[in-house]
Amino acid sequence: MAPITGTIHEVKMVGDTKGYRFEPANFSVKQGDGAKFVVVTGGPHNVAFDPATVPADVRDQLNANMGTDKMGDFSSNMKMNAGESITVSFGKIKPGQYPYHCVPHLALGMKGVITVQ
Ligand SMILES: [Cu+2]
Repeated sequence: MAPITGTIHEVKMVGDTKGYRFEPANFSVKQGDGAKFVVVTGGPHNVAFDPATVPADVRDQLNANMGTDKMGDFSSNMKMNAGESITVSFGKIKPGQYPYHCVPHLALGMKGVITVQ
């Protein structure tokens, strides 16, 4: 796992009467920043990157950067309770756009795009 050397961006994972979503869903980070995804309501949630959109030369690093919460390729384990979180490092991740989603709620539109600058 490449360490987080910059800012940690907090993202809420929410499910309520308005739907399921990441807040913010679309945001930018600098290489070396991190993102901390925190359950607010509506779990279980997780964080997964679409293998089809992850560049071949980023795959190993992105998998490593999901740390101990990684469960499958580019996919974290599930978080159920408010306050539980998943932190992903963008250390050594090359600039580009990285679409991500919550596996249980993808069909309900719980997805976004992280831009690494
Ligand atoms: Cu979800």
